[in-house]
Amino acid sequence: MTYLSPNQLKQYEDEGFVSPLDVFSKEKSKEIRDEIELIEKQMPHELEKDGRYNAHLISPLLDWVTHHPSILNTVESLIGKNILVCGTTLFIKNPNIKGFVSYHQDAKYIGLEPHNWVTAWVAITDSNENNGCMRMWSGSHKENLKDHDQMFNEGNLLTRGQTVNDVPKSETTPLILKAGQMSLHHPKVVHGSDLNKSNDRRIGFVIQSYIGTNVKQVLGKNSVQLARGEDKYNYHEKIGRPNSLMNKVDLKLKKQENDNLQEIFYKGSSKKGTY
Ligand SMILES: O=C(O)CCC(=O)C(=O)O
Repeated sequence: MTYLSPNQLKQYEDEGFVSPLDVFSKEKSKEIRDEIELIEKQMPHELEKDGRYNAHLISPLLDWVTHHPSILNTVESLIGKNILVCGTTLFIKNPNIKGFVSYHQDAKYIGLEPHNWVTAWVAITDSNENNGCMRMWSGSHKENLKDHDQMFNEGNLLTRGQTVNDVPKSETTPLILKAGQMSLHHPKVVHGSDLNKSNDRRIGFVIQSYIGTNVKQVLGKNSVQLARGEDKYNYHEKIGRPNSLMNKVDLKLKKQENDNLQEIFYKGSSKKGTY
């Protein structure tokens, strides 16, 4: 994929997201799914709960996605040519298990300022209304950060169950993606997703987020990878890319990064979520 077209840039500006964008083939998405499922099989708890973050540090295929030139071209169109990867999340919804994402704004608790950053949601399986695709409240990114209730509710895949309450759900836009496609969304667009009602898993690999080198982490410490360009600001510690699948040194780094991330996500909260 090339850079975003004027129409795609306009969609992002007006609506707070752009979708769908082609990245890789269905065959490649199957290979990636197989690698995720191999990790789950060999290390049963590695990708669960706070382990679902930063799997690109232990999986060469997720690292390949994270640094994919097609994704970076589209990201460059939005945040400029100096790009850092500040983290990734696996959003997996298994069938027959309560799993949803309450409507929220990413910028609320993530501590990345200014908002020169964007999130890429990459479909490893198809993602549609039946299996709980993301839904966007179009145009909501133009408003300020909203109040979020902290629900800590069962089945909510967000750390605090953070929820914006006044969302006109019937007017939200479903982001329907085929495996190998992605969407990009703005830090302030309100979005969420419903239950998976299908009989297969829904797997989203989310680069959360690509940040410009001018973006600081104001709530704690997290390391980054340089994805493109140069970093004249040097606000963050740099980390490397995986040595091999489930490499011991990389597993340790992932754990360390995720411990730091928990500090950021729960800053000021007296309670922790179960997910
Ligand atoms: O995967 C989902 O359903 C929600 C993901 C999400 O909230 C995000 O990528 O910011």
